[in-house]
Amino acid sequence: MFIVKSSEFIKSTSNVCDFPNEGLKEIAIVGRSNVGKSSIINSLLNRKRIAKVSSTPGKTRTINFFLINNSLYLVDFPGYGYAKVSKYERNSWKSMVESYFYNRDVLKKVILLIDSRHDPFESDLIMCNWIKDMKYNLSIVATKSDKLKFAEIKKNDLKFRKNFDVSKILFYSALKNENRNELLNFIFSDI
Ligand SMILES: Nc1nc2c(ncn2[C@@H]2O[C@H](COP(=O)(O)OP(=O)(O)OP(=O)(O)O)[C@@H](O)[C@H]2O)c(=O)[nH]1
Ligand SMILES: [Mg+2]
Repeated sequence: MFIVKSSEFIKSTSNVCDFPNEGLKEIAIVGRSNVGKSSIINSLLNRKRIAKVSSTPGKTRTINFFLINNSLYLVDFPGYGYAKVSKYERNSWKSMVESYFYNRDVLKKVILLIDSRHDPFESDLIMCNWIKDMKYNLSIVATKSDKLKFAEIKKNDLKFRKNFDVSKILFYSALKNENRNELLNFIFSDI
């Protein structure tokens, strides 16, 4: 079982020259604006506010590196798919994200977060395929599962596995923190 012994915010940057270069393994967390990326990091690390959370989409604007157990980085990304951003901001998001994902040898897994309540967005499917095309290891977590009834979870689980063509989707609520150990294993095993 994976145990989080220590966690530390290291840096926030949008510049490829500033990305950590000590060769430690990385796990990236990506997904639409407001899907709950920063919240799930707080839940995983059992810290209330290590990553900044907001009900306004577009809170995270840079790439944020969190060091876990002094041995690997969790990487929090700004979200995509928020309608109210300018073309300039959209392009700068794209070049920042591409600069990270290009040939990132230390990147061992990408966690794509999707909203457990909604049909997949086109942007989620594009992101999913992009990650697969780059041959990165992909895991999908469906967020905010506290908003769904058990029967709805079962129904969406089937649908999502088909849509994203993956064998497992983990449903999680950062609000409730239940099955956190399962989430930890899902994210940190086999890296
Ligand atoms: N009910 C519920 N709300 C959640 C959960 N996770 C996150 N939220 C809420 O969703 C909103 C967005 O959460 P964030 O963690 O900031 O989302 P994000 O994906 O980091 O957003 P950006 O940084 O803007 O891309 C906040 O109001 C959170 O409180 C959850 O598991 N359940
Ligand atoms: Mg965020």
